[in-house]
Amino acid sequence: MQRVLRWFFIAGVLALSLPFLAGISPEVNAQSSGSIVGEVKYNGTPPAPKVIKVNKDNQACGNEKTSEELVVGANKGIQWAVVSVVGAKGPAPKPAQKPTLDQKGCHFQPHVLLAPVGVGIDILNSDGILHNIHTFSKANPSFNKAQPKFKKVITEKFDKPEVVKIRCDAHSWMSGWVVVQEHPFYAVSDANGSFKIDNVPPGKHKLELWHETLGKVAKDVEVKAGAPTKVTFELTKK
Ligand SMILES: [Cu+2]
Repeated sequence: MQRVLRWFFIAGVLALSLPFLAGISPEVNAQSSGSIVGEVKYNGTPPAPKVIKVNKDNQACGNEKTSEELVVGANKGIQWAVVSVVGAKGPAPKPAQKPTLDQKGCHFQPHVLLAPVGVGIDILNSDGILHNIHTFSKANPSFNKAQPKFKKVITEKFDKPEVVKIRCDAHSWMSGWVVVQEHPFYAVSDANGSFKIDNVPPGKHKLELWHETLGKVAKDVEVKAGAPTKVTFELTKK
C-alpha cells in the first residue's frame, strides 16, 4: 500500500512540474511575448453592400443574399480582413476544436475561415439540400465534391499555406475563403474591424493585411514584451 502511495506522489509531482520543465507555462509566455491589437477601417464612404437575387432552392436559401465581399460596420470597421505577421516562425496551432466551415442558409459560415496547415477542417452541410464545395487552390490540391443533404460532414486538410477561394457549384452566389498558415501569428477582423494576434515574439515585424476586394497592405510594427502594440489599417476601394 505504501508503495502505491509513493508512486502516486511521484506521479503527481511529475505531472505538476512538466509544464514548467517544458517551458509552456502561459504566464512565462505572456511575459516574454507581446500582442498586436488593431482595427481595420474604411476610409471614405463605403459602397452599399451588393444584394444577390437567389434563383434556386429558395426554401433553404431565401430570396436574396447580401454579398460578404466587403462588409463595413456602422463604425466603418471592415470585417473579414486577415492580418498576418510576415515570416513569423512558430508551430501551427493545434486547435481544441476542428476549424469548421458550415453551409447554412446557402452561404459559407464563416465567410473567411482560418486553418492551420495539416489540420483537417470539417465542412458541414446544415441545409437539407445538395451543395457542391469547390476549392480554387494552387499550392494545395483543389477539390470539387458534391455534398448531398445526407452527407453532413466532409473533412479536408490543407498541407501548404495558401489563401484558398471556395465556391459552391450548385449555388453561384456562394463564395468564401480558407486562409491556411503554418504559424499561429494571424487573425481575421470581426464585425467591428477589430483583430488581435497573441503571443508574438518581441521585435520588429512586418504585418500584411489581405482583404478579398481591397487587396494587400503592409505595415511595420515593433512588438514589446508584455504589452499590446496598437495598429490601424485604413483601406479604401481603388
Ligand atoms: Cu451550395
